Amino acid sequence: MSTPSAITDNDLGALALRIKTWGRELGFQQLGITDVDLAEDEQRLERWLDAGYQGEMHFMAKHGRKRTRPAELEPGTVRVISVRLDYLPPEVETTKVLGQPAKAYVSRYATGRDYHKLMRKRLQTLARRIEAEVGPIGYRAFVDSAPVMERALARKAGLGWFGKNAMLLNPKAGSLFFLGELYTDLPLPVDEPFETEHCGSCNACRTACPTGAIVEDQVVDARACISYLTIELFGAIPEQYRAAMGNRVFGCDDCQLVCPFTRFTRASSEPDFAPRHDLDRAELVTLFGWSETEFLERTAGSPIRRIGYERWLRNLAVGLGNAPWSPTVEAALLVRLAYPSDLVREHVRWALKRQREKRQETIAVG
Ligand code: B12
Ligand code: SF4
Ligand code: SF4
Repeated sequence: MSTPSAITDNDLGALALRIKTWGRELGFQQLGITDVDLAEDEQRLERWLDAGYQGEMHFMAKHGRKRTRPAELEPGTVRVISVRLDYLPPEVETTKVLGQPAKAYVSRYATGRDYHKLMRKRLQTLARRIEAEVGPIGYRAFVDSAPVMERALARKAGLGWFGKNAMLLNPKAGSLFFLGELYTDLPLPVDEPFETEHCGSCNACRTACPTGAIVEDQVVDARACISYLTIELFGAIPEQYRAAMGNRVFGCDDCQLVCPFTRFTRASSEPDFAPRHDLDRAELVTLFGWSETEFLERTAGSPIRRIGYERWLRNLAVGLGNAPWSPTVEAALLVRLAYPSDLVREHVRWALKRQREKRQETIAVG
């Protein structure tokens, strides 16, 4: 990073206010500034890793302390500008689709276009505006994928508190938002950290988690989290979790949907986040019938593309195993018994077994 030119404290205070205005103009709902001391969070992260909660996400441990020491990742960093971008599109059903087991539930952050590029571009625009004011500064923009403690930085920058579901929650906006950061060597004045916590005696997220993944308040064992099982895990989904996954085929929102603060979510007007290809309401069978070419075409620019066609079929097979019995579902599964992937075939066999058990029950009751 380059060294910022000499600027007085008064200039920096005025600049921090302007940065907040620019942030709003760029479409961010909130922006806060913090220093780089994450000593307490470093200990929590180390405990989390020691417990093995990261499962196969080896990238979580790979970068050592660079994740909790911003200046080790990006030398010269003294401040972090943390931003929030709300993503729930207007008029999108959430709990209704979850309650319709023949439909696929795709996590609501993923029914439209990918957010990484959009957010990073805006953070870079913000940095250039700052440079237009003060001359060259050292900076780097991050969104999600880099070794950055995004929630811890956001809490310190005053954006919200850690809910019992581990999400960063804002009392006026819930938690259905993305976080992003600008690391910089500009010694801006910092904002007050968010010190209060508003969960109180509520425990709704922990009770609602289908797989019991929230093992302590604020701590998620990723290995049991449906988000991990459907997006991060490469191999077979452990059988113990398959029934509990229900119709959740990409990510999971349950611990947010039940949260009382979610009712304060404001709809996002970003065209990028509008659902595409009916991904917010499609039938499981319809998605399972997509060819690989259709999958690649329809998920271009979507976060779903990342898991690839094989894991897409794996997840949908589990959803179909959990769907109510129907001849259409059984027929769709039978077609995929010949699919050239052991992973897919094993999940299809599991789903067919579940479907046949339900067929027997239907006949017995009928
Ligand atoms: C790895 C990861 C996952 C993993 C692990 C999740 C987890 N809870 O750690 C999996 C794949 C399961 C996952 C799932 C989801 N993720 Co995710 N994920 C990440 C990632 C890359 C790193 C998170 C991390 O560092 N985890 C390690 C733990 C230790 O860190 P932490 O959760 O920040 O820890 C804080 C609290 O949990 C608490 N804490 C932890 N241990 C302890 C112990 C004690 C004693 C106490 C008191 C507190 C405490 O304090 C910690 C900080 O000090 C971040 C992006 C990033 N680079 O930060 C996105 C991120 C956290 N994910 C995000 C999202 C949207 C999701 C999902 C909602 C996606 C979905 N719909 O399926 C789910 C939500 C699951 C959940 N309830 O957490 C957003 C969260 C936005 C927000 N409002 O909080 C992020 C920030 C990405 C982004 N740029 O927007 N994710
Ligand atoms: S995302 Fe779903 S599985 Fe993961 S902790 Fe939340 S409710 Fe549980
Ligand atoms: S559901 Fe309740 S306990 Fe969980 S994060 Fe929301 S307010 Fe906190």
